[in-house]
Amino acid sequence: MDRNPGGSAAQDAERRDFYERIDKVGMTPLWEVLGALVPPQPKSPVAPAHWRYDSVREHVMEAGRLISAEEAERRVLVLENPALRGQSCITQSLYAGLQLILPGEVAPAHRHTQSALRLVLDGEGAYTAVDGERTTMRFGDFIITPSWTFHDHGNDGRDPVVWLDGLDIPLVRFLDAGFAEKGSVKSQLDARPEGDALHRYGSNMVPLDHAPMPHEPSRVFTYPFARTRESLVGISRGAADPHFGFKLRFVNPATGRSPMPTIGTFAQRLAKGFATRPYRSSDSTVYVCLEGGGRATIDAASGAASTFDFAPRDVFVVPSWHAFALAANDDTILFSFSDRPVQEVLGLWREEKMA
Ligand code: 1HN
Repeated sequence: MDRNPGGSAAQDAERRDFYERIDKVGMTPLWEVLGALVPPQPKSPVAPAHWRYDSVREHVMEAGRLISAEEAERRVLVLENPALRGQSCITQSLYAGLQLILPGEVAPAHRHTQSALRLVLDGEGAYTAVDGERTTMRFGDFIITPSWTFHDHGNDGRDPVVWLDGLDIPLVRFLDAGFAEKGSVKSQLDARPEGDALHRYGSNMVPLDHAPMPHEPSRVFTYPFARTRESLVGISRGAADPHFGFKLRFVNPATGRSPMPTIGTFAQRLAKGFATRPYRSSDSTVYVCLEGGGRATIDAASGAASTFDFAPRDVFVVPSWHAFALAANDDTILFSFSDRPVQEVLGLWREEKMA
């Protein structure tokens, strides 16, 4: 930007010379960058993006012929935002990938400070174990592996199993707060029977001595799709919200906060023919279609709209502060996740519901 519209060429040259001299001592003038540093509203570098499962499935399966889960440690094809290639991220703060595990394979136990979610998309018979408890992975199930919990995956069934991984990798990288270590065994021994956490923490009750810290992750680590779906269908007998249809957020049942402190997770039902009013929020959001299908219209600030016709298992991204609307061609269920809980505790999160 020309900061010196009425200035002389001599003054311009003097300033450029000054900038070069201070550059050598590690300084730069704020006034040349101030507008970009503190924009009037978010100007996300994230691009609206859409991955059709039908188009990418063959590549995920091909990865299964090229490398074993054990050799890869995690056999994942990363969904890279087209505007952020090479950075392993789907939004500025979040990572997403499609993970494949073939029958008989094991993805060995490890833990890291990054928090992870899984959303099961294809095939049956795999499991995830989190801190010594297994959970069988079924279509649409949402499973968490909170920060620093050991986790391993395996497939005792007959189908290749694919799920979406969502992690807060870019956020943790930004904070330089990443730690990781491998487990001492490939597969954790079963410390508790399957379902134990859901019975103890996920049935409107908690153990007598359970007094979690406010931002502690949920001890419920699996949110079965059957339950989520039943709730969404149940509330659909009432009136739809004009901006959200029927939408709920997942919680740590013991605190009411998000299941993990860095990633907010949501499930939404739109009845066939329903169209939401436009809406925007400051959390770039990743959507996954679980049932039905429809159209997402995402208006870039420039007014150049992206339209994505999504089907089950498709993934799409709505960048921060891009107004968007959803229209359902069929009874539709969407899962979504974002860094909203981080923005909320920092007092940064904003939304706008449009007419
Ligand atoms: C990870 O631990 C998993 O446990 C998946 O399945 C993807 C991407 C980056 C870093 C850790 C998993 C990951 C990951």
